[in-house]
Amino acid sequence: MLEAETINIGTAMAFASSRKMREESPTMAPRLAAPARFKVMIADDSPVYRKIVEHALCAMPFDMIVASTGRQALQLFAEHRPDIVILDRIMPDLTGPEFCRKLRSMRLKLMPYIVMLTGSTDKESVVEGLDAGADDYVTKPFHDQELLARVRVGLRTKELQRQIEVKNNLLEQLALTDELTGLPNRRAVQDWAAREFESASRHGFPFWVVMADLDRFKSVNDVFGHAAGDAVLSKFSRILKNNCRSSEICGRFGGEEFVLIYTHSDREGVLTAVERLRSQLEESTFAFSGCELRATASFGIAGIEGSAASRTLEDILASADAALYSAKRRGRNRIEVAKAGMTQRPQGTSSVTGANVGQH
Ligand code: GH3
Ligand code: MG
Ligand code: MG
Repeated sequence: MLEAETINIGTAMAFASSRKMREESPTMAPRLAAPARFKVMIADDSPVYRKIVEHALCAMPFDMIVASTGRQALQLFAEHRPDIVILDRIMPDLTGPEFCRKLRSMRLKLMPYIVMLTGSTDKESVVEGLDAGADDYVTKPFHDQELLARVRVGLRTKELQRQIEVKNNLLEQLALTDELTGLPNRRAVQDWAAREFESASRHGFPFWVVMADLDRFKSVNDVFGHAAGDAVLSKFSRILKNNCRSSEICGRFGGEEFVLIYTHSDREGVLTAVERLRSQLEESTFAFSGCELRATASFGIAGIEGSAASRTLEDILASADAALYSAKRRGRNRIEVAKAGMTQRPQGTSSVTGANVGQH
């Protein structure tokens, strides 16, 4: 254990995260909470059958939506997104199978469970309805209990779909989120950066990449242990999150490296923002084993303002990386902006270690 009370540790990597990601991912909460009640839509041009179906289902705790034409059913569907649709096969303006085909063409993430009501038992109309997208059919006149039983089958199917979707959303979030810090991970930042870069190139707005790397971070682990290192990573991540606006993203690229993407900011604006990050980390103190620990990070910035005709995203990332390593070579705990054509790390910088312990 070192006796010094304050140790300046080396580099932190800083990648940036957007407010969007902050809002969506920190707690990893599934986005889709199960709704309290299922919604059922009845679409039938016959007032008598609408009443019969409503009556059959009235004992169930559904939110009921009633349409008297196929077109109205489409409109109400778009408005309310019912889980189950009980659909008459023959309606004057839009038949049941046509309604199903229109829903299918919308390429919905989640289709409703559709029970088609048919007056005819002939095989062809049943086949047409099922092929068009209905999940089940009931022949008129029907018994209340039979309709209810088929609706319950639909509810079980919808419930399973819903659970799968919740799990899928959770998996998607996990796949894009860094576990330790809750920040977007490398993949998430790269996806975001690619989209923003394309848009910036097309519309001519500024686009900046900031790469950050904690200084002498290995020595934090070596001296205070891995848990202390993790605490420093988490603190730096919080600094990044707290300073990240909705038009920006910050993420963890891996290890003690982070990346921030700024759009719609000029060079001075980015420099000011990054200086805020640098100084907030520098001013933070950590207490471990009775010692006070301080950490710093180095930053490399590269970007485009205006036309980006000759630059690629890879090119800008490489420039930011080269600027970061220039910052390391020039003493760490500093910000470097890439010079034109700077896309290679300066020679002999990757193996520099230890020189900055105890120094800012
Ligand atoms: P430099 O100033 O040149 O960047 O020096 P450095 O010590 O920060 O860089 P180096 O690449 O030598 O060491 C990075 C260290 O980061 C080594 C690794 O153990 C540590 N590290 C990477 N990921 C984690 C993590 O999730 N938790 C902890 N505690 N340490 C990590
Ligand atoms: Mg480092
Ligand atoms: Mg590193």
